[in-house]
Amino acid sequence: MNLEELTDVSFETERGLAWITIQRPEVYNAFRGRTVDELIFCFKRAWADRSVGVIALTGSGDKAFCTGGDQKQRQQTGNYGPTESGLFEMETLHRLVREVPKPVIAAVNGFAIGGGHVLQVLCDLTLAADHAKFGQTGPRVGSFDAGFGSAYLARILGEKRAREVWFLCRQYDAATMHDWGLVNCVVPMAELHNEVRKWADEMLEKSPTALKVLKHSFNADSESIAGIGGLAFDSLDMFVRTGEAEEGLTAFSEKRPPDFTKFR
Ligand code: S0N
Repeated sequence: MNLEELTDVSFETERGLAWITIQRPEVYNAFRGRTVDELIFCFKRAWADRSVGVIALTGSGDKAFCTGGDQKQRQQTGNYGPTESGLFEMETLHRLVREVPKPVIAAVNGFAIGGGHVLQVLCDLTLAADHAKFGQTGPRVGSFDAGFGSAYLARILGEKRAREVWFLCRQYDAATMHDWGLVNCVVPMAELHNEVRKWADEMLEKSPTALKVLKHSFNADSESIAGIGGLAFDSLDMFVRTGEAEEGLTAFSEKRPPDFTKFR
């Protein structure tokens, strides 16, 4: 893969800040397998580029940051489509966002839902536009993230709120998530880009080695979740092939509420 081959993601660098942008506005920046491959490529590229000190992850347009797995693709082919390795490398992407030794800012420009919400949870900092919406949908559409997406979320929000987010699948506005400690700063959409630039510039003045070691030190305390995450991805792989998960997916594509009564 090289930069010219990117179709789902764009990569730009400007004065020490790398912008990684999901470019799938027609599906509210949902990811398919190829998107995940390209995100991995871009994060590695930002890691290797010595001119880059801070990375920003965002979605194109003003509707969505990322709405998780592409449910239309999943409905059509039963998976997230072709990838370079043949694997759907979401777990690799999660590891990379944590391991890249540079601060990662989520610039949440709209809906951050499902697997897209998990991505912003994993970023070191989250700056949000004031119209952004946050939430998980897995128990409604037939998926879950029982690794960092739930256990690490609970470290940030506290157990009761994290359970509420996953068990009820509600959407929360940026002001609420700022109050709850998941979002560092909320600004009008028109100011989001400049606000990210400001936060990046402040970090770019600091010692990169100190930031790198601090990031890994912060990570160390929650690193055991990676092992649980591995088990969770294994069980998700089995769960998505069940009739129960199928009901969630079909209900989404038919734009109706799911009926899980027979799976209780
Ligand atoms: C974001 C929502 C709330 C926006 O609602 P709103 O404003 O009413 O707009 P819509 O009309 O619904 O959406 C506009 C158009 O965008 C399409 N769209 C939106 N989200 C997706 C999506 N995720 N996939 C495909 N298309 C999407 C809409 O269909 C619509 O297009 P048209 O007009 O053509 O119909 C609302 O859209 C919403 O709730 N979206 C779905 C969010 C969701 O449930 N995401 C999936 C959550 N699950 C995951 O992310 C699982 C990830 C993953 O699971 C995984 C990870 C590792 C290993 C395996 C898996 C696995 O699943 O197998």
